[in-house]
Amino acid sequence: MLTIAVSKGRIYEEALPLLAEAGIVPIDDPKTCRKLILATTREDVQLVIIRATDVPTFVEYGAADLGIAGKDVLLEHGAESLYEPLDLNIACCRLMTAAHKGAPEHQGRIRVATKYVKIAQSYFASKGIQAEIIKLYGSMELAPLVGLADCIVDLVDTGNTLKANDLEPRELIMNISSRLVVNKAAMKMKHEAISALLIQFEKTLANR
Ligand code: PRT
Ligand code: MG
Repeated sequence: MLTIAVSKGRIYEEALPLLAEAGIVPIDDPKTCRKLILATTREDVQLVIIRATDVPTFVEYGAADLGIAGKDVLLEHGAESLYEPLDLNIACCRLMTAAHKGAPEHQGRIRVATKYVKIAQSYFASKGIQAEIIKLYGSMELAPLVGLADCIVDLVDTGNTLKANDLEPRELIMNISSRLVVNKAAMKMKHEAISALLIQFEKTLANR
């Protein structure tokens, strides 16, 4: 049995066509079904539906053989213990700094609100900017509006969320896409099944 960890939101939606090309179609729809383990049309493959930020943990511990996770989540988690053989090029977005529209570039030490503490720390350090990082779990956009932070580090896709909150994108930290990750032991123990899947995914991606 191969277990693939996927999060329920946009990654799941964008991974479905890719999985389908490999003959993997979930029997139940996680939007309407509360099951956390989804059987698929392939008897030897099941999906586990978890929080995006938990995907690297499940794969690291071998609770899932494979997983699909955003590069943002992998970097923040520190995924040295995982193989990352494929860029699936789905759920693409940009990790950016953003600030109140028209606010001047901050001089000296700045306060940054984000859920990406590690990434933000190393980004500002690399630019030689002293930053106090404030960890938030959501609604980062609020922080500059209420004086909690000078800027935020968050994911941007259309830019609508920033715009709706009177913020503007400032600097691109990196482009983000979702990656296939593989547990290292599983890569050895289930080599045949996993490499067959990798080849199938590669084929699908090459045809896109
Ligand atoms: O449970 P949790 O909320 O932690 O995860 P989730 O349910 O959101 O997981 P899921 O499956 O949706 O995957 C999240 C992953 O999708 C992230 O780790 C990214 O790799 C990727 N992704 C791609 C995004 C976005 N685009 C995105 N736009 N994740 C979040 N957003 C949010 C962003 O944080 C901001 O609030 O959308 C808003 C900005 O969107 P725009 O279009 O208004 O700019
Ligand atoms: Mg979400």
